[in-house]
Amino acid sequence: MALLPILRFPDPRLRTVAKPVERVDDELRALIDDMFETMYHEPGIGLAATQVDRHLRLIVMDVSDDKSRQKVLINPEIVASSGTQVCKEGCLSVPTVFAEVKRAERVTVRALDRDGAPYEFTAEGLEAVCVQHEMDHLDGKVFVDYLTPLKREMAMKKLAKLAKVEQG
Ligand code: GNR
Ligand code: NI
Repeated sequence: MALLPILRFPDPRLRTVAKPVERVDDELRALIDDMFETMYHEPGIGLAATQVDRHLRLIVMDVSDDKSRQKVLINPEIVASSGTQVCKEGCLSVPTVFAEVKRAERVTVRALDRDGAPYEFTAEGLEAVCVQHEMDHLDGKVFVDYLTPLKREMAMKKLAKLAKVEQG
């Protein structure tokens, strides 16, 4: 197990469109375990492979407080969606920035699990937000893309300042 470094916006590698997973094997499961460890360590409720510079269609998620809702999504597809909700979002690749984003209230997702078996589930509320946020990462999108130019500019400045402070 290992903690993986997370790419920071505006790193151009976050714009990579991830490729479908072709084989669900032990090597992929090792990456999945490292992604869960990294996600819980941060802590976060979801992590897309894109964020750890692995450009595969792979997501780990857990919106619970007690590790009880772990989900592995390999080659996920949204097969149905309904309603709308607005949620204040954050992102491990965009630390300290939080902003409201409008998304579907409910999504039905088809994916493969960590054994490569297909399954389907319907998520709503925060879990639905998380699925949509993570699937955006796989397509090279980041939640700040939905902000107005002024708000995005403010986010960029905040991140530049943070990077400077971290550098010392
Ligand atoms: O940990 C996270 N919290 C969160 C809160 C509201 C909406 C979306 C998220 S996802 C984020 C982790 C992350 O960056 N995943 O890509
Ligand atoms: Ni994110």
